[in-house]
Amino acid sequence: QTLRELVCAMPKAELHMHIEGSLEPELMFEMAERNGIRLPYASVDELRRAYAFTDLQSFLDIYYAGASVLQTERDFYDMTRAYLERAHADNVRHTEIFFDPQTHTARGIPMGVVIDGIHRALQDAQREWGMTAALILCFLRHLSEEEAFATLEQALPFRDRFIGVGLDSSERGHPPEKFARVFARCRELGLHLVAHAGEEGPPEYIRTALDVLHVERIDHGVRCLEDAELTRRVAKEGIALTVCPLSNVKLRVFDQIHDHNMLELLDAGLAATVNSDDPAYFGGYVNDNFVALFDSLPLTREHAQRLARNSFAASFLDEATRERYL
Ligand code: ES4
Ligand code: ZN
Repeated sequence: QTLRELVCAMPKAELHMHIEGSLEPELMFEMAERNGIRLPYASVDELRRAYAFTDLQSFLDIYYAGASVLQTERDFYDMTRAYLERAHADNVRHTEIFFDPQTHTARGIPMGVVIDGIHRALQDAQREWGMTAALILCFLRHLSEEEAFATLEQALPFRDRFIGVGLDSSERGHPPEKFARVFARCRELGLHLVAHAGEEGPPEYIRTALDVLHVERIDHGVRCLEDAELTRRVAKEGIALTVCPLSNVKLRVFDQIHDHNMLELLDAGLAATVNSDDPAYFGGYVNDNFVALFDSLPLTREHAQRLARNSFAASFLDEATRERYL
């Protein structure tokens, strides 16, 4: 068995993917057609050619525009079903999925339509394949704290359908502290807490996500290594980093996959994991991310096993189930 075969075949958990970022151009055009929405691109090919990003914001502009085709419960179901089929084929046994309700409620789509459509697909995957899946509601950090509170209120009738909250969208200029009070409220509600930090933003945002928001994992976190003291602390506390290698290259966090710091993260004792982020936009699903890394960096079988183990250890599965995967 080659190393490539091993990383593809090993059971894994995915902990960092945005469901809206799994919408492939073909399905996007199909939904645009059936919902009578005009996309500002003439064809699937033209849309794919627009996926030449220079930074996080240049991606987000296209990602939010693409999400406009999502209108009905069926649309959210079909998008989620397509992702789960890809994840199942990649031997993902458990996935924790981000969704961005504000992208939809701002367009007049009811919260219940979004959550019910996604949730029904998760139930089907559990029933058909025994795959487990959970939802994490993300607040858009470029919007206000007040809007985050309003979103939380709208989601509370569906409290049993999501396990936690996260923080995503434009990082620079929107530090974690901006959402201190809304995360404090979510903590009181018993929700799990995560946040994107240290992707484009400075290591300081990782520190404040931990100290002010009290998050349990850091999404991305690759800039952690710029601060030696922070690196020692994150390693010592066993805080996982949900790293997304192809995303990092597409958004120019690293120039090429050969420059990715995954080996350094692991060698520093950090609980890094491999994830796809926005697979329809960044060139692949979780196994594509593993293959790109293992083809480009001097990573070993031991690293592969550690990455798979980290993915389950850092998951929000109940303790008994988690232990069975370790
Ligand atoms: C995202 Cl890569 C990334 N970073 C921040 N927010 C996001 N939303 C979707 N993908
Ligand atoms: Zn992300």
